[in-house]
Amino acid sequence: MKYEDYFNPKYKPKKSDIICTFRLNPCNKKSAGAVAAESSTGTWTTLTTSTEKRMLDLGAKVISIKGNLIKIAYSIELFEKGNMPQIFSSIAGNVFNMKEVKTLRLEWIDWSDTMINSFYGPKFGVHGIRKMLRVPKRPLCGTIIKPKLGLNASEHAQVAYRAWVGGVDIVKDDENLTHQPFNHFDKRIRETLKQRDYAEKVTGEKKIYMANVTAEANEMIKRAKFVKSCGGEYVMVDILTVGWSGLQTLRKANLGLVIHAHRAMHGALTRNKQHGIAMPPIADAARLIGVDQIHIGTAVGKMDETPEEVITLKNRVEGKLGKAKPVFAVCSGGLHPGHVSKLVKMLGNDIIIQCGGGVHGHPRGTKAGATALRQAIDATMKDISLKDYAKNHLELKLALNKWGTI
Ligand code: CAP
Ligand code: MG
Repeated sequence: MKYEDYFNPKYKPKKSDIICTFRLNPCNKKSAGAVAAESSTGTWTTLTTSTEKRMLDLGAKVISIKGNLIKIAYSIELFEKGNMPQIFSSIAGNVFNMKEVKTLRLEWIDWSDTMINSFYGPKFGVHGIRKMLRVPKRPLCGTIIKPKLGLNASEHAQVAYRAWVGGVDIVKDDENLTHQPFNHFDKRIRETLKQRDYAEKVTGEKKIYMANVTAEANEMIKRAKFVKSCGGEYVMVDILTVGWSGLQTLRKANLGLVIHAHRAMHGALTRNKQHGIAMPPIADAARLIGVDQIHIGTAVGKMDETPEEVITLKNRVEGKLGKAKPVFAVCSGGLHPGHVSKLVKMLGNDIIIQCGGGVHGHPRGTKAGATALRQAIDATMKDISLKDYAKNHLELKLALNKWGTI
């Protein structure tokens, strides 16, 4: 049998099939067949252990080659339902390293309802989060405690308090803050949630603390349970460094906590537009497993992505995906209050705008930075330009003086 035998444009995919779109170079029947074979039933040589017919019947089928994009249909029998690690070991495993393939990028996955329904999906999603925070319409806003590492638990909690009373809805740990000698997890959680309670009393608003539980899976569950026992409603997790298995373990624990998906390390997979895995398949996997909000980029901040990529991702995470609830898109990375109007114009109100340096770097400090961010959102919701609104809102004025607006 040859790789080309997996090329089968006449195959009519079954409703339960999963269809993957890959960018492939070189792109021909042989290289496409190699991807289909290696990601399903085949290997580099003929075998004595199975008939070719049996391998091809179950094997993946290359159903189209257009330019350097191919579509491969995978029968659902090739996968274990509800097992995201196994799915990615097939469609995003050995195929990236085959000599037959110079570059390969998994661009998109069309999931079947049969597969979608084998996962928990988000527990809260956009609507559940808006209900919890009692913020029906405007974008949510948050900050990340900065410096990302170095503050002790009490300093961390104090900075969080200042951000909450300044006006942000959400305060999160940074992606690499977990349980370090200078900032123990349990002390940070207890002290920061205490400050959250004070901030709620002072402001009369619901305030959220997203504690980073990223760790070995059993430890992650233990930490999430601790957050819950201290009255927390959210956890954040670095979905790629904990892996699909860790994320599924956290979701399966079904602790009633909102799950915030940080995507640290995604750039190793997504940045090269010719080779790796694009963000939509990663976001799909996280959504099917059951995260409630996920970072999608900003296009205007410090990270390398285009407006088209961010808009596509936004539409994907909140768009129809079987029964999976829409997931809240999080914009973060080099943002400051001067970006707010442009972001909302590009992405709409259903976004969470997170500014780390763009709050704590405010000339008057964290509280003023948080106020400036909230003022920028208020201005945008009133359809007033930031510049005009800044004329009688000092905190915003000082933020625009330092960072400008777009
Ligand atoms: C932002 C951030 C976020 C990145 C993640 C950071 O801080 O906390 O982790 O935005 O990137 O550590 O850089 P700043 P993405 O607001 O100070 O930039 O959202 O693209 O995954
Ligand atoms: Mg960060």
